[in-house]
Amino acid sequence: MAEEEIRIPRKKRRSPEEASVDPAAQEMLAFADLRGIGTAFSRADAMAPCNIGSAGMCCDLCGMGPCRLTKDGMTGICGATIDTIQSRNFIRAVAAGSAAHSDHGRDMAFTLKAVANGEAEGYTIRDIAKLRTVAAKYDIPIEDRSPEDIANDLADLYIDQFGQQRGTLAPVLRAPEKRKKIWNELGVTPRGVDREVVEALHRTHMGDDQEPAHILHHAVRTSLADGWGGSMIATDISDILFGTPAPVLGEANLGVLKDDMVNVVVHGHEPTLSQMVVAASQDPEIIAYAKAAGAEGINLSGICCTANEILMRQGIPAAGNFLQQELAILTGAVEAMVVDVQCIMQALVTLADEFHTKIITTSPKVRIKDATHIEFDEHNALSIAKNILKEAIDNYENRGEIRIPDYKNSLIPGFSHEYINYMLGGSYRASFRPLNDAIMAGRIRGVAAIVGCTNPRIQHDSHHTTITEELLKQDVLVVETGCSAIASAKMGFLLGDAGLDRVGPGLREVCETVGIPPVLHMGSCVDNTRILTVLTQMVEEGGLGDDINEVPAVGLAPEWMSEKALSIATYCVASGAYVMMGGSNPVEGRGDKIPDSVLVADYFDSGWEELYGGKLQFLDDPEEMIRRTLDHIDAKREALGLPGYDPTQFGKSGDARLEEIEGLPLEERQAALYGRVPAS
Ligand code: MSK
Repeated sequence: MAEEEIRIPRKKRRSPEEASVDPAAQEMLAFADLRGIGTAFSRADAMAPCNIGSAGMCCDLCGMGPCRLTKDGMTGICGATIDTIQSRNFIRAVAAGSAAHSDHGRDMAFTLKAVANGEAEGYTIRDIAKLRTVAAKYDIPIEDRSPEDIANDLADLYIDQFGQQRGTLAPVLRAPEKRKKIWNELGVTPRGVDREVVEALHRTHMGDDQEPAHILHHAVRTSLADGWGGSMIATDISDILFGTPAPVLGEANLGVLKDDMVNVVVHGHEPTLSQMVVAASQDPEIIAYAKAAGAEGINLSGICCTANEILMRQGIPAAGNFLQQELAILTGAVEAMVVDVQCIMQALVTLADEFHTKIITTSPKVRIKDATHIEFDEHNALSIAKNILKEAIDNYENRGEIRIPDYKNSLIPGFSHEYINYMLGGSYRASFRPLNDAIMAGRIRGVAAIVGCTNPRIQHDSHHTTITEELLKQDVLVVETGCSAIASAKMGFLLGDAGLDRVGPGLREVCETVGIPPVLHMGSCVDNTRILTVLTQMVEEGGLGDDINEVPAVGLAPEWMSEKALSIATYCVASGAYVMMGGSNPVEGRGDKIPDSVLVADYFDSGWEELYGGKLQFLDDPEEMIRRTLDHIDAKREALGLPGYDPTQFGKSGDARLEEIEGLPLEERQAALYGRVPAS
């Protein structure tokens, strides 16, 4: 290929306003520009993505290549076609994503085992009810047994899921009956987490599986081992050990950092360390140590999904989402950024060099050159957490000039599926019936799960917030996780009544009646399994079909960037969902002149829809994602025989009705409310 054909185009440098819609981020980016400091945003501007690799047209699986398939009909040196190459690249990404989530789940299972045996300093079983509920699903005896004994059996069962060689992963039994039948008939029911990931890597070694549909068939199985395996295990155990989330007041954005306190930011994914850092930060000895250093105390906050884990359980504020990890350091106010696994940029260490921030790695699996490493071990967790905080406090005296953007918003996170069940039906008849009824009546048009990352190739937070804002106007109930939830929190959509003036009339009535925000924060990225559980419970409640693919619902990851996102997307599609991903399209390159070739993008769409009732599309334009979301929801409503969406029917009850009659004399008001004047 001629040199000019592969030249990587350079993009122009974006202004802070073009790079992010978040004013706090804009302020920090302007400061970075002024000081000439690089961030992921400026690096993305300076280096356009490789247009061959990003479209899935490059194979680097062996030493004969990398092979770049840039013209119709080209193959790799071994003869691999573009659809084979794209399928292999895709399944490898799914395997990595599934491995990341599931290894997190495995570590949680080992922690549960240690807690059950009294070997984990500082941890207890916080949610015994959830422990009993989960154990009972697997026929683990629960009557007349101590929580520790039940936890020990559950930990053993969960640990076994990773190395299991045959049979079916235990959590799969929680899927709708019809769905399990589809998976069994198609042969994609996951057997063991490690087995599916290893097989994905084996199949993609040079000279193995070369039929695209066959490769993608195993991508589905590998992803299901994540969604209905490793991730579900992680969520269950986090709830058992740290408490099932329930609504709590929190705050989000860089304005949560404090100028007179030692700021410690926890970043990554696993709640085992962050929960212990929360406990240690409240220890009188540590508070006294901070005061002796001249600070008012310790101010803990989070970035990415570690933020979500401690936000939805303890109300610890979120300093921001993925693209704000560097921006937090730019404030000059962070004494320590404590990281564990996933979504941690190597650039943090170089950036921290310009300020006084200490980057502290803690996972035995993750080290970054020149970072401070204090290894975490759940057996001595509290002592280690205290040592980490002391490192941060000792660093307070090195703080220089600070600039904390004065932007933050309040939010109410913590909508686990258990809490949604409870809030809709109360303690005595917890139920999804009111939600199903509201959808069936058209008061709620449908449900959208907006999840996933932020990506510096897209204006930060813009797709998340544009789509959320418009779907709410269209009476679509939105549930969110991960960095998307933090984006909406910063916009004020996660705060009780605060966002209701921007919500359609039917959805507003439901939010006012139940007392919920229009966007429900359901947790971190492993907690996308909570969304699977909600969809399953909606199906089991009745009235919205017999399987997840019949529910008027859509999944969106508008600013995706991680391999975990591809695994999540795939298990959601295999579970019956229509999923749209915004931004980069890893199967954009087409081999449409190759005889008998499968077009991978088409296979994700119509091929998977035929098999699973769900489909995957990569789209650039948020307006198009909104249009397709509404079309899909309306089509599913029609297929269920539900009334077409008609917002004019709603909005005249609840608070709107009260406001309308507010100025009327008492008797007229009573007549309007009760249809008569009550006897005095
Ligand atoms: S942290 S995977 S950027 S959601 Fe879960 Fe955010 Fe995506 Fe990481």
